[in-house]
Amino acid sequence: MSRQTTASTCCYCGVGCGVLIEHDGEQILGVSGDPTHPANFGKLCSKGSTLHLTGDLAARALYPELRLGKALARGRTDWDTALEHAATVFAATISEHGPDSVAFYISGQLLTEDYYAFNKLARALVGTNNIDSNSRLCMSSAVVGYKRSLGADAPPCSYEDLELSDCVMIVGSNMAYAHPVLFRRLEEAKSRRPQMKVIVIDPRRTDTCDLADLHLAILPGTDVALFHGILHLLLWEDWVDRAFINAHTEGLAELKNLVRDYTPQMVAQLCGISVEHLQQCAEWVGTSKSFLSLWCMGLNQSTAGSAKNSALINLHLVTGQIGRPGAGPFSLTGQPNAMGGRETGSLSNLLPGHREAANAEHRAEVAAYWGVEKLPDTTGLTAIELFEQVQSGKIKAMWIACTNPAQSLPDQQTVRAALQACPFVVLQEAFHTTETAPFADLLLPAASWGEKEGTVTNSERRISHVRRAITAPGEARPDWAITVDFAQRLERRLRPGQPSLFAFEQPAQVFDEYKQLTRGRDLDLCGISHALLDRLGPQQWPFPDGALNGTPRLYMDGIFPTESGRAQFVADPYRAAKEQRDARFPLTLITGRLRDQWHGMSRTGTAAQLFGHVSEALLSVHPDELRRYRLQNGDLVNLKSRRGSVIVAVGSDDSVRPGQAFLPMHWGDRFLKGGVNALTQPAFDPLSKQPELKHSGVRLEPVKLPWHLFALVEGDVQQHFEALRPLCEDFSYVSLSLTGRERPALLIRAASAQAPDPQRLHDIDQQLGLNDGPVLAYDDPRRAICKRVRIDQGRITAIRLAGETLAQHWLQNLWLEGRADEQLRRWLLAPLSTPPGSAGATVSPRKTLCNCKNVSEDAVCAGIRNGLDLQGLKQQLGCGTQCGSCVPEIKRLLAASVQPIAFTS
Ligand SMILES: Nc1nc2c(c(=O)[nH]1)N[C@H]1C(S)=C(S)[C@@H](COP(=O)(O)OP(=O)(O)OC[C@H]3O[C@@H](n4cnc5c(=O)[nH]c(N)nc54)[C@H](O)[C@@H]3O)O[C@H]1N2
Ligand SMILES: Nc1nc2c(c(=O)[nH]1)N[C@H]1C(S)=C(S)[C@@H](COP(=O)(O)OP(=O)(O)OC[C@H]3O[C@@H](n4cnc5c(=O)[nH]c(N)nc54)[C@H](O)[C@@H]3O)O[C@H]1N2
Ligand code: SF4
Ligand SMILES: [Mo]
Repeated sequence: MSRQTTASTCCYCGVGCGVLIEHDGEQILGVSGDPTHPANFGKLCSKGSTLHLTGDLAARALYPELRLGKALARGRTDWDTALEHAATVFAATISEHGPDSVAFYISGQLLTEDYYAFNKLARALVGTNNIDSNSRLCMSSAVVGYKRSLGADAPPCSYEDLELSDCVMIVGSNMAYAHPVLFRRLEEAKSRRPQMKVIVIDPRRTDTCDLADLHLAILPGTDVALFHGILHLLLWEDWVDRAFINAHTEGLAELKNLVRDYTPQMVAQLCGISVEHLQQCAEWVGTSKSFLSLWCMGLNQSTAGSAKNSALINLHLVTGQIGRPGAGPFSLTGQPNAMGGRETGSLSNLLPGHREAANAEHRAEVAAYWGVEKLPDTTGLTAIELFEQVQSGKIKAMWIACTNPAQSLPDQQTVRAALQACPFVVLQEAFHTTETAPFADLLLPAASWGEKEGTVTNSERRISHVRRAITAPGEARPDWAITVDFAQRLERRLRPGQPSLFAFEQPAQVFDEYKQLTRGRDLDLCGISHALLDRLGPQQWPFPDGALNGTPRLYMDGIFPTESGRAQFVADPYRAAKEQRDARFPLTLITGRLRDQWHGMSRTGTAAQLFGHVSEALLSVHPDELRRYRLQNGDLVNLKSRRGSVIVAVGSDDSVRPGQAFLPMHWGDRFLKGGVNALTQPAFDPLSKQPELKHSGVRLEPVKLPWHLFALVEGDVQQHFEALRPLCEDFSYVSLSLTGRERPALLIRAASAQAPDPQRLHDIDQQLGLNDGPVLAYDDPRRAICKRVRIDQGRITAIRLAGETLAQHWLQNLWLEGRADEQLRRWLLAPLSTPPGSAGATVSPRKTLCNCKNVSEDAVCAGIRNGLDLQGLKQQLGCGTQCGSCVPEIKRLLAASVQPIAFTS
């Protein structure tokens, strides 16, 4: 087929950018931003613009696989056998143990049609509310916040409010990494109107702070105290909108009583900031013509997540900064269709159309529409509770779709024990490589980005038509189709002879059935259809029947969807995070995102280019902490929490305050033995049940692991990964990553207390191609020097050092430069472990700042030393001229070259 273009959306974050997929009907060949899509107007970030480079077929799940006993291996099967088996097991489990003995755990990355099918399956057919999604780890505090304060789960703003605002508060969000295209928009707005104030509230000095007029590096978990402290000052200075308060709100009196105690001194001390900065912040919030707040996981992932959300919304209500251009509390959604999940009722406590599972009237409405007698009135389990119940044996069959719980849930020991114990685990996945895959008794291959059709809703309530470009590989099928096929087989067993609840043949039919459940509700989107979206482009709800266009802004009339029609002030006191620093666990572990990786890395982790910015797992700690522990950059430590431990390398990083440590959330057990969530805690917010993933007490313990391994190998990196990762299982420290660009390679660093069995090293070498062929080797096991390099046609293609690995970075750079010169040969055949000359062990691998133009940090620094400014760097090196994701970091390097960076707190 000839080259063609299909307009679709990016499958990563909640910005929901439009992409143009270039393809030939079978393969995706390229991707560019859709200039007509109102979320991005043609822009893409470093992740979106590399979508076509990800998703290596070798990593994809291509065929159904079934295991017929826990001790047995999974074998390939066909769809019919797979789904008949699943339907038989589910039907038997339901009839023997009741509908609440099965559960569904789904994802904010599903399309709305997928979601709807799952919901109907769980609630109408099975009769259980045990259907929850990974949005429980992500958005559920925002859901509660909006509902408690404003009456409905609806972000009231639009992206254009970022351009129109006079004061933007970014709190608990690293937009520069996590919502980059929106951040670009804010950067441009601020450069056009420099008087616009930007406040960033984050314990770390992130790249987002690059845009900040004020950065409050508050102590983790103290946001509620900060917001109450700001409110205290707003009231004191009379920076409030009395008319709005009187006409449109209730509950201020109680809140006033509460915040009276949150004096500037007390709050500044509690939050670890200065009184002056607190006052400055309150002044800008209180006196700016328009005030917009943007927030994300720094607020939601907390045992006080609901309180944090409402305390922030209080600031908008007291100043009347809502329902106007450039104003409002704007929650940034994480996943591309977290919103669609909330709309279709895909949390255990919800029902489609922003309804409540606990509300009898709502249940009756939905049951009547679905034509079933009733919906279950039992309380459904939320993610953390769900896995606890799986472990205790109450849940006997579990269906997981489009999420990787063995990587992303906290307290991994419990999660893995649960998956192990569960009699029947179905996993509907696009990639067979995930941490959860080994636990699946039935693996169902799902179509993924570019291969499926449906709709998604982005952060600004805008619904886009996601279009299919190519056919899915192997036997993979779209999620809605898998769910519907299974449901039809299950209903034949549970409701024989009755008309099907799942007579869907196209996703558009699923959408049309679903949308009727929004009729007359706050999100009414009955006017939207797949066809309308094709005609008019993406639209913002509410969009009722007959509407001509969507709704950019909510609550412009000051009427809120609460019982009284008034917005509610919420008076929750500040409560400290669960695990406070103490003598045993003196550090607070913060987890969060990197610029170029997505979650558990099943997709981004297949593209070597995306490791250019951050190449491997590293625990960031302040230089003072390193000194305190007498550690050097790159040293291994045993990072321990109350639940588990992980051995990881440390890096000095003054963007993290002393007393804290930061570990990216991406490194699961595949890439870093143990994985980040071995450490995190299951404690959750009492209302939203969202776990405190950003705040765990940890300590650093020194480790003695004198035996080291370093390996690098080119070729089929996925195949090498799958073969080599299990061979490393016995080592205490294991870190895998990809490197390179044109010639991708797998990189392994490992360490152990003693050398492994020689056979193990032999097996590793075998996979690396180092046991025969053009291999240079030097072995002196007595002195722990054991080095091997393969040189094919004058190029290094594989390296393995064991025992001592002092030359690893030097070798890695030689490989990168394609050098296999005389110096290397001499070094290789000499009884030396350290690399020759001054290029010693301290040489570190190259960091790529600009992914699009492949510009390294070294090149940027050299340019800065030669006097180039941002414009000059862009012109001479090309960096930052394409997606712009690296610009904040370049600016930071520029700023650091003129003044030392210090905390602004
Ligand atoms: N590159 C990339 N982008 C993504 C994703 C990805 O995996 N990779 N995932 C998407 C998803 S699903 C989500 S949910 C979003 C997440 O987007 P963000 O929430 O912006 O990202 P995080 O890095 O998880 O956390 C944001 C910040 O919260 C700060 N923080 C920690 N504790 C506190 C606290 O107590 N108070 C405050 N005020 N801040 C705190 C952290 O230091 C961190 O910088 O990103 C989306 N976009
Ligand atoms: N420590 C720590 N942990 C965290 C967080 C944190 O900040 N810190 N953040 C939390 C948050 S906000 C989130 S959202 C979660 C995310 O956690 P997960 O949901 O586990 O993240 P993903 O790796 O995106 O998982 C999605 C899975 O779906 C698969 N997939 C991709 N496309 C398709 C498809 O079309 N169909 C199907 N069926 N499968 C597909 C992917 O291969 C991938 O394995 O992580 C949470 N965990
Ligand atoms: S900002 Fe980047 S990751 Fe998010 S939707 Fe747009 S291109 Fe995709
Ligand atoms: Mo998320």
